[in-house]
Amino acid sequence: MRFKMRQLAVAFILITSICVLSACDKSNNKGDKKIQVSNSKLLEFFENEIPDAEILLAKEEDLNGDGLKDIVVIYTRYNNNEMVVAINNEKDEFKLSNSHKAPIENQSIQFKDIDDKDPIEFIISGSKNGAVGYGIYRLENDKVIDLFGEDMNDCC
Ligand SMILES: [Ca+2]
Ligand SMILES: [Ca+2]
Repeated sequence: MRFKMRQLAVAFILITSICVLSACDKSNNKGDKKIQVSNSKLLEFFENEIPDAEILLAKEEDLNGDGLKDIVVIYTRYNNNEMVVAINNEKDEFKLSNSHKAPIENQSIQFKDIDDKDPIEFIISGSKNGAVGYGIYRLENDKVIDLFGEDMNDCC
């Protein structure tokens, strides 16, 4: 009886740790996923507007403060990397912003309200041949405004 209990306890610990490990794996995969978007219609709109684009990274956030998630997309097309915002309007209309150059490797998109004022800003960073650069942008009147950047020319 005692022996059985111990076996059960061991089995329980094993199962629990396997569950914890696999949950860990899942969250890691999610973090690495290149398309982190819930509005698939808006993403489809982007794909229809720029059909030759291969998406490198896409992340969503409300970038113009209307409560609807917009999508920052970094993509490659004709050997150039570019970044654009797919905008979801109040009337559920979709629109693309102007595009900017984007880093060649190790792209990342972060959202941060840098001036404590709506809307939230976003930071694009990445590298080319080990040269790292980043830029801070804000969406204003459906346009992506370049607020600040460092060494973006080295990494784009
Ligand atoms: Ca929005
Ligand atoms: Ca802001």
